[in-house]
Amino acid sequence: MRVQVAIVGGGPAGHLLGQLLYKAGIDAVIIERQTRDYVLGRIRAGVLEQVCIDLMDEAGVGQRMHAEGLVHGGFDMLFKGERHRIDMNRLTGGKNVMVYGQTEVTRDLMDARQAAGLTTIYEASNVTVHDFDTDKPRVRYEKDGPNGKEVHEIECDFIAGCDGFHGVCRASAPRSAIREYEKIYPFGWLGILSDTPPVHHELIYANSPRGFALCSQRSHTRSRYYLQVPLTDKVEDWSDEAFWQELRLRLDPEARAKLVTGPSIEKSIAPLRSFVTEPMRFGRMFLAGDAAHIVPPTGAKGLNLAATDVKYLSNALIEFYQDKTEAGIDNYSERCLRRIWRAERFSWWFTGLMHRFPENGEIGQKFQEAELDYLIHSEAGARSVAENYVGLPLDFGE
Ligand code: FAS
Ligand code: PHB
Repeated sequence: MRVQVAIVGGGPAGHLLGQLLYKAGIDAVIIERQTRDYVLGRIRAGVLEQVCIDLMDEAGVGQRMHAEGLVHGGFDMLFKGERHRIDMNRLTGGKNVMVYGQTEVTRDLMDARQAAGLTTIYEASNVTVHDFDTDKPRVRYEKDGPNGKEVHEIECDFIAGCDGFHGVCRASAPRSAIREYEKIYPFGWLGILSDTPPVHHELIYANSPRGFALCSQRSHTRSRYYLQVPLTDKVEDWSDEAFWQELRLRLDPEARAKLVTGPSIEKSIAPLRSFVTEPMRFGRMFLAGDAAHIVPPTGAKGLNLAATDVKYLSNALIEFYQDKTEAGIDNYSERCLRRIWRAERFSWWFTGLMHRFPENGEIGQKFQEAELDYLIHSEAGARSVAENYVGLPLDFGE
C-alpha cells in the first residue's frame, strides 16, 4: 500500500488528523492496534476547549457535539466545606467550555471516516516504523489473514505518531535526538461513570483534607466522578458503595444531599504524570497528542492539547502538498511545545493546589486553603484560573 500520510494510532488525535487531511484531499491511512469498540470503551476526557470545538466543526463532524454537548460558563471550587463559582464566561469576555466525552468525539470521527469509505486498519499487531530519516518512510504491521499472520508494509511520505503514551513511534525515535521531561504524582484518580443525574449543573473541583474529588458529567443523565486515591489502591478495592461514601465525605452539605448514586458502568484508576517529549519531529515522523505529552487531567487539557497538535500538523502537511513549502513542517515542534508547556504548567499548578500531599503536613493544607481563598476573592486570580481553563488563545504571547 502507498499513501501520502501513515497515521499510527486510531484514538482522537489520529482520527481528527485523518479527517482534516481527508477534507484537504490528502490520502492517509490509520493503523490501530485495538478494535474500534476497544478504543471507544476507554472512558477518558470530558471537557472540550473552543479550539477543539472549532476543529471538530472544521473536520465536518460537529453536528452531534453541538446537539448533545453541554456548554459550561463556569465551574465550582470547593474548599473548607464551601463552594465558590469561577465565572469563566465573565472573566474571559464570553468564553465557555463544552462537556462532551472523548468517547463521543472519537465515535463521531470514526463514523465520518467510515462514511467516507476511508481505510482504518484495526487490530494491527507488531507495528514498526522505518526510514523516517529519509524521504521514503515506511510502516510495517501484522494482521491475521486467511492463512494466519500476514506482514504488511505501507510506503508513505510522512508518518504521524498518534499512538499515545505507550506507542511505538516515540519509542522508535533515536535516543540521541530526544529529551523527555517527566514528573510522576504520588496518587491516582479513581473514576466512576454512572447513569445518574449530575450532582450540579456545572463541574465541582473539591480540595478536601481527605483528598481531591471531581464531580463531572457526560449528559443530564450520566455522571462522571473522580477521587484521589493512593497509587497502591486497586480498582477491585473499591466497591461502588465505598466510592459513593468517600465522595460524600469530600463534598459540601448541599452537594452531599443532592448526590444521586447508582451502579457504576465503568470504574478505573488512572495514574497522573506530567510528561513532555522534545522535539516532536524526527525527519518525516511527527508525534502528536499523548504520544508526545501527558498532563495530569486536573486541568482537562489532555485531549485539547492533542487537538492543537493535530491542527498545527494538518496545516503543515496541507502547506507541504498545496503550497510546496516546508515552513509549517519545520516549525511544527516549536509551535506545539510553546502551547504544551503552558498547559503543562497550568495542569501541574492546579494539581498541586487541589490534591492532598501528606508529605507537606497540615501546613500544606493551610497553604492550599489560603491560596484558594485568595483566588476566589481576587479578580486577577480568578481570571488567571479562568483563562487557562478555557484555553489560552492560539496566538497568546505572539
Ligand atoms: P490515545 O492514547 O487516546 O490514542 C492512541 C491510540 O494509539 C490508541 O487507540 C492505542 O490503542 C493506539 N496505539 C498505541 N500503540 C500503538 C501501536 N504500536 N500501533 C498502533 N496503534 C497503537 N484527558 C482529559 O482531558 N481528562 C481526563 O479525565 C483524562 N483521563 C484519562 C485517563 C487515562 C487512563 C488516560 C490514559 C488518559 C486520560 N486523559 C484525560 C488524556 C486523554 O484524554 C488523552 O489526552 C487523549 O486520549 C489523547 O488522545 P491521543 O493522543 O489520540 O492518544
Ligand atoms: C471528565 O469529565 O472526565 C473530566 C472533566 C474535567 C477534568 C478531568 C476529567 O479536569
